[in-house]
Amino acid sequence: MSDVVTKPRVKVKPKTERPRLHKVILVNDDYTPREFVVTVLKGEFRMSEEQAYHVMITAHRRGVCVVAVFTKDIAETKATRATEAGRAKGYPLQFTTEPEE
Ligand code: TYC
Repeated sequence: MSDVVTKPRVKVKPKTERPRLHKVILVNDDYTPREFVVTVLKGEFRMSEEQAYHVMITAHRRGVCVVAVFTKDIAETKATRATEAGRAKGYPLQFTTEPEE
């Protein structure tokens, strides 16, 4: 008889998208001392002296430099903390965030 079991033809496609990452961007200004920028990058973003210097000097020359990418919450927290470290010393140092394409 018709005991044949046919498999459903519909394939369930798991659709788990990775969360979009957000860039933390260092913005140049004319007042914050270079060495202070390096210190903040090392402290907040766990960079070596060499990495931090390279990011600082890139922002200094070009206006901005991407520091790192994180999930939205972490990017925003780190940008706020790093900006706050400058503000605490009276510097206009700015870190911003934006979503990666
Ligand atoms: N332009 C600053 C100076 O000449 C140094 C600096 C670099 C400041 C990068 C901010 O994001 C910055 N003292």
